[in-house]
Amino acid sequence: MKIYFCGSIRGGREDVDLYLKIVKNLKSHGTVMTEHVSNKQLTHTGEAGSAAGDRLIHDRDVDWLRQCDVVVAEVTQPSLGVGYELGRVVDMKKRTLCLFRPSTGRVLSAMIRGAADGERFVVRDYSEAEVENVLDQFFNKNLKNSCSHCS
Ligand code: 6IA
Repeated sequence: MKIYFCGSIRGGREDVDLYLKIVKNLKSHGTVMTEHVSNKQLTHTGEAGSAAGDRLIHDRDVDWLRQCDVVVAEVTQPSLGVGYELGRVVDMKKRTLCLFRPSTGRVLSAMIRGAADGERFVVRDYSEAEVENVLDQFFNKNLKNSCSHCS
């Protein structure tokens, strides 16, 4: 099972510890293609890069999105890149779980919450304490249906 994890990079790294926790859990369910998103050394300014570098990142990430079996996104910290990735995966009809923490006082974009269909594109409100349970539940329910190699 190839898992694409989305989390904010240039949108701000406030939730990186939580991304680390999520990626650790995801690794028990499959191969995480985007472990760098949870890398604490990676700051929102630390990799400003050139347009050519950005193009490589974009093209490689879109390619990985095409290859993955399932997408998990932490969407509490607003990120243009994560929003873009989610728009692309809706079109690719990938099974997707978006995780949002209402306790932060933020309100999730209507373009994400409004895309939820409860089946292929799921938006789940949660608290940090329940993150492992939420992920285990999602994968135990969806594992067989999502993995192109397991069905
Ligand atoms: O707009 P943002 O930067 O917050 O977008 C974050 C999302 O875009 C993540 O879910 C990533 O999948 C993708 N993304 C953005 N920047 C990068 C990146 N930078 N590498 C890979 N994916 C990225 C370079 C990091 C590398 C030097 C370790």
